[in-house]
Amino acid sequence: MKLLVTGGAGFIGANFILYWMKYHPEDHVVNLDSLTYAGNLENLITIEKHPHYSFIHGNICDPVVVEKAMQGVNMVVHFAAESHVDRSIMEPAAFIETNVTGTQVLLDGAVKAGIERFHHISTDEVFGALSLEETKKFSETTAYNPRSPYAASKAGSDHLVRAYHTTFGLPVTITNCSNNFGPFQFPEKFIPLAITNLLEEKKIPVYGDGLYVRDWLYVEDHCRAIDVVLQKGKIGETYCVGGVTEDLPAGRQGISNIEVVKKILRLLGKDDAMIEYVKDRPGHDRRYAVDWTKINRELGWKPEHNFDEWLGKTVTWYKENVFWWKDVKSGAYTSYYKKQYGGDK
Ligand code: NAD
Ligand code: TDX
Repeated sequence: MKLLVTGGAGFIGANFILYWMKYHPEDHVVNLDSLTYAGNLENLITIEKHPHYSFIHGNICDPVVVEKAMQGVNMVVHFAAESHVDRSIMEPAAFIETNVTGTQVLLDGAVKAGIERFHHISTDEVFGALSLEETKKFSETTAYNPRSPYAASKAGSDHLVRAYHTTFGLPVTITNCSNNFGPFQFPEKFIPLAITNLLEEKKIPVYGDGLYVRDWLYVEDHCRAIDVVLQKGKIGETYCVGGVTEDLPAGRQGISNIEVVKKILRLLGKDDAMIEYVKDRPGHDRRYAVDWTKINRELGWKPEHNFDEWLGKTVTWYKENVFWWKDVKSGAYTSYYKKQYGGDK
């Protein structure tokens, strides 16, 4: 079996390649990545010389590159995207280019190449926002209601994937997953930003009142969900993948950002003085929660990594891999940080 993974040098893509090569050593993996600011081949250093792994430095928006990359490929697992909501508010154009046009170019390539399975990685953000008062969760039947340029571009890509299934008979599956955390996550995202800021004795910027809720999932659980969908998922189907919120006591609507921050502060022996409330994100979605009953019932998947324990292990990973994030946080990151948070924090 030969897999084409797009965006394999990013956070989830790299974790997925490492996972796949560990659990499916007989398969061949081709990684197509244009190495944007978020792509980092350091993430794959342990397998870069593996005879079953190869890397193509190229853009998914380029049909020539895509046609070449698909040669001899059985399955495509499509992660490549612009993925950060705040950047999509600053500069939306790249999100439409990669997430919408890039996906369409890949779909065309997949139809031409007769790909046996096109698996599209999407997000719970396409469903919009839940309130803190309601107990509702997102599921496969929730209507789309994207509220940021990022979410809208991902919604567009999901629609294209389904349209190519209906119109051209492309064998597709989709997963809509909640917020991931774990090793190799770019420190623009909330958890690695909080951890690495504290390790640099900098404050954690918390948007608005800090009472926003996310449904956190350890990245390896996401990789395993994709694995079960590739093995047993039904063609044309969508599966929602979510995390630990089902462990919460009755009446609790999830773990708020401020609670996440307090856990990280405790893990690193810091106090609340390291919290800094900053200007809120425009259009900030109040709460996400994912109902993963379908993938559990039909394919037997459930999250296996408890939030507190694996948040602790994630903190340890960032403590032990300072070279990785110091490198990442230099250069262009500094100007992004200034633009997003102001000053020279
Ligand atoms: P990331 O930003 O860490 O990595 C994205 C990767 O895609 C990078 O390696 C980048 O170089 C590559 N890329 C970007 N544009 C490209 C292009 N035009 N051509 C080729 N490669 C390109 O993202 P991530 O957090 O790993 O997310 C991966 C996927 O999972 C995305 O599709 C995202 O929407 C989805 N997702 C992410 C989360 C999350 O919590 N991070 C949750 C649900 C879904
Ligand atoms: O500095 C910050 N302060 C803060 O309070 C940052 C960067 C974030 N936040 C808040 C905003 C969110 O409520 O933390 C929460 C998580 O923020 P992000 O890490 O930016 O994630 P989110 O916006 O929820 O989107 C993520 O989950 C779904 C990923 O970035 C997406 O790629 C994925 O699809």
